Amino acid sequence: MEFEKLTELIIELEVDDIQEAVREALGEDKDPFEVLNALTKGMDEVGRRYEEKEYYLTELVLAGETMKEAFEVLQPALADADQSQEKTKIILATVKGDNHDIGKNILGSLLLSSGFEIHDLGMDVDETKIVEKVKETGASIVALSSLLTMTVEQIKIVDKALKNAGLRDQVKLIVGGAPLNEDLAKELGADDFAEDAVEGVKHIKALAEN
Ligand code: B12
Repeated sequence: MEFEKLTELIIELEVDDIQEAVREALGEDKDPFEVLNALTKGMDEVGRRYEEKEYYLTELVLAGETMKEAFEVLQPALADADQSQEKTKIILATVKGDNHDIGKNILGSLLLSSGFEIHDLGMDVDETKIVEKVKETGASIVALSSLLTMTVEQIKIVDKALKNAGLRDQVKLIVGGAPLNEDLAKELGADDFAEDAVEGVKHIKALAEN
């Protein structure tokens, strides 16, 4: 299974064939991170086609589904992590009003494979759920995704809710998503921002050490 073929299967929205293809690649001992890379490349091209109006919403939804199918097979291979040490707990969510979860899921998979304990609350998650989960798990990091300009303000709401619950000092808040940048993230009350999932893991490792 060539990497180019995996990229192509995402672009061509081959939701029924993707799992078999990922399985085949892993069976050939391909590095799961390279497989992820090939799939992400496909998503980038889907995004480009959407922006060029070659693809419409239907194709976008299908591309998301195809990526999810691929992840089901890929995740265990990525999650081959060191079980021996105490794991840093991370709460992961896409903010309220936002139904984009592909980037968040990629970050989650990479974090899992780096040995973190992930509590993924899904998408369209409000501040109450996040506060409750911090209380329940004692997590030390909250990682939020916002892909919509309209929903970045939710970060501020989560920051405030954590403060009101007296939990803000015990957690680091890191955010990501295309409409954000370092300055805006800080303005909204976050401690950190990362451009992509790979950078995100590096930043989160650093946050976990402090
Ligand atoms: C796929 C997609 C969808 C799918 C989502 C499927 C899913 N399950 O996620 C569907 C079809 C549902 C969708 C819907 C909509 N979408 Co849309 N969508 C996209 C698209 C094409 C790709 C997003 C994606 O998955 N990229 C691939 C992933 C891997 O990249 P990523 O999400 O950016 O994540 C990376 C980084 O940002 C970072 N990251 C992300 N989160 C986090 C979190 C942390 C903590 C860290 C450290 C890093 C990090 O790491 C990730 C990996 O490297 C983008 C365009 C684009 N090219 O980005 C538009 C886009 C995001 N959508 C857009 C819009 C407008 C919408 C709709 C409002 C459309 C509509 N009219 O209905 C709805 C909104 C629905 C809702 N309430 O959320 C706009 C947003 C504009 C804006 N700035 O507000 C975009 C930019 C398209 C455009 N150019 O107009 N969409």
